[in-house]
Amino acid sequence: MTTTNKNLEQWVSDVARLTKPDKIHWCTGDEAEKKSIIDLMVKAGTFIPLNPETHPGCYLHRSDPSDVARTEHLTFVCTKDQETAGPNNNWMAPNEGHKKIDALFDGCMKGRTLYVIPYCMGPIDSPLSRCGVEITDSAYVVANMRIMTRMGTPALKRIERENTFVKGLHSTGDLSPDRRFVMHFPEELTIKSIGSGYGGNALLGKKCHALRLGSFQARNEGWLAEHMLIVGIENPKGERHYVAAAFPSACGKTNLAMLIPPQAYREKGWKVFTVGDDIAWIHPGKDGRLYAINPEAGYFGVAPGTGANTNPTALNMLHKNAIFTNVALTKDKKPWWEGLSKPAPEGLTDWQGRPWESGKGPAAHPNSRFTVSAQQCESYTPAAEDAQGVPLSAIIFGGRRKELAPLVVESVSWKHGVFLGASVASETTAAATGAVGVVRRDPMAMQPFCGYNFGDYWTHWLSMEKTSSKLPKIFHVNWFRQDKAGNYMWPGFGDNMRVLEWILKRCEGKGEATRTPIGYLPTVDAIDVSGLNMTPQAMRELLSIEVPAWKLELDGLNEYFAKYGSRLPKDLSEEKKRILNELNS
Ligand code: OXD
Ligand code: MN
Repeated sequence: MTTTNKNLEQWVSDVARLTKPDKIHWCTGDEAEKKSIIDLMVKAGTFIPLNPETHPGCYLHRSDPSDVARTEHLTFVCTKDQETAGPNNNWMAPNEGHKKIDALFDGCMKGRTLYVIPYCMGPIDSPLSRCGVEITDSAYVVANMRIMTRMGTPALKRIERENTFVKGLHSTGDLSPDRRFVMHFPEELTIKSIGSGYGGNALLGKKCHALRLGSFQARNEGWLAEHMLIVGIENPKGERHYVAAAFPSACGKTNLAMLIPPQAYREKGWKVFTVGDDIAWIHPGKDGRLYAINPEAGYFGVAPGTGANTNPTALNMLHKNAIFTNVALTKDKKPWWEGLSKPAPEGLTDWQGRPWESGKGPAAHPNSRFTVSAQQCESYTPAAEDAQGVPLSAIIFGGRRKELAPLVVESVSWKHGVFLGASVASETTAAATGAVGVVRRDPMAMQPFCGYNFGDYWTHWLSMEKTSSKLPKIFHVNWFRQDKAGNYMWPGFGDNMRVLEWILKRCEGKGEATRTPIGYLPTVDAIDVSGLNMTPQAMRELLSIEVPAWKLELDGLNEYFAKYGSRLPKDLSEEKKRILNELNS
């Protein structure tokens, strides 16, 4: 017997009967197991060892070219009642979903090993953490889950103590997009995913458990599961504030989480600490504040664009024990991607293993990734292991918008802050299959990840005011404004510290601001731009509101909100009316 938990033992044997693997392996998470999984993958050619001098313990994995991003159109939430899943999700009735996907699981592990991965999302001894078990036939998934979660024997012990866990069944199947589904059964704490080995579809602890099932559980239990980074910022007086920030996929969350302040700030004593780069579980604390944990133990970050100027911290953690997926390879077996160096080195092999030449498209896939333990990040803080989480001073929402949205705006109330989150729109990126660069609504950056009806989700967000008396202030930022010639107007990256400084001042009741219909905007000189090439005119533009364009935005929002019918909280339509009235006067 491999576990004392009858429920788990029964489920594993039921799955084995259905999927018919050759072997079953219960993951312990120990070093010997790590080595044997890596050896197996190297032998099979699915892991290419990188240069042992410059990148010891690093491997390149090339996925099937049709399997390089999340597939939202094949992702379903299967609740008894369609209204529970809401217009924001693809829906299937649970019995139909099980039937459809179980037919694909039938015999799919013949000739393969079935791995049982017990894992814990969050610090292993935190009451805020939750456990799950992923069954998979992919050694690549095992190697990634080992980095991304607290995986193995300690998680199994906790599951045996608590007798509750999320069941996640995964198989790469035949990798055919025609036989690919990612299905969630939140009422059964169950996930079933087949036909993809891509991170967001296959590492079930991440999007499927920590966000889709997590958000559903969080609502029932009075907390929030969010697509947010968590970063600590220490001022020269040694006071630390924690901020959680939600941005759509591939919009710079990892960069903001690891931001290096501009030199002048560093010299004054400003410091940044990374707690998490993608997901936050946020709970009301007894003192009326909100506390956040990062349920993950590693980063599954976007490689392209990660360079010495944009995110040196990330670059520094990628020289050992990292998995690279779909990046390019240099002649001397180093990983390479666009944005790492210019010009591209001679003799590159592209992400599909073909010789690459300039003009042939990107060498690395635009959604190529690195997987690395959070412990390897030099700005990682032990506070990330705090069982109670870190207290939040501010919550930031943001999107990628060429126009309209100002650099930063502060909400006038919690209600307005929830409205700001609900109204996030952003240009699509390569993190999901489909067109890139199209503006779509992405409330709280959760459009692909909220496991239930957005109307109920916003109501839940609004209700936090009843349980917490010292809620964080809510802001909206836009690092991506462009001028008429298509140039970015704000330098971004480390210079975002300048906006964070204003945000923290506002949290302390300081910082100059003007009340406008859309919220508090910094006065033109409230943000420190010394040393930057920013004219007061450019700052004025970044902090201005164009009334006709905002009215159009509210029209669009009206149409979007209407999809939620009676589930749309009254508070949000009232906020919209208030803003329109103020714009009109
Ligand atoms: C991710 C995503 O991988 O949001 O974090 O797609
Ligand atoms: Mn993400």
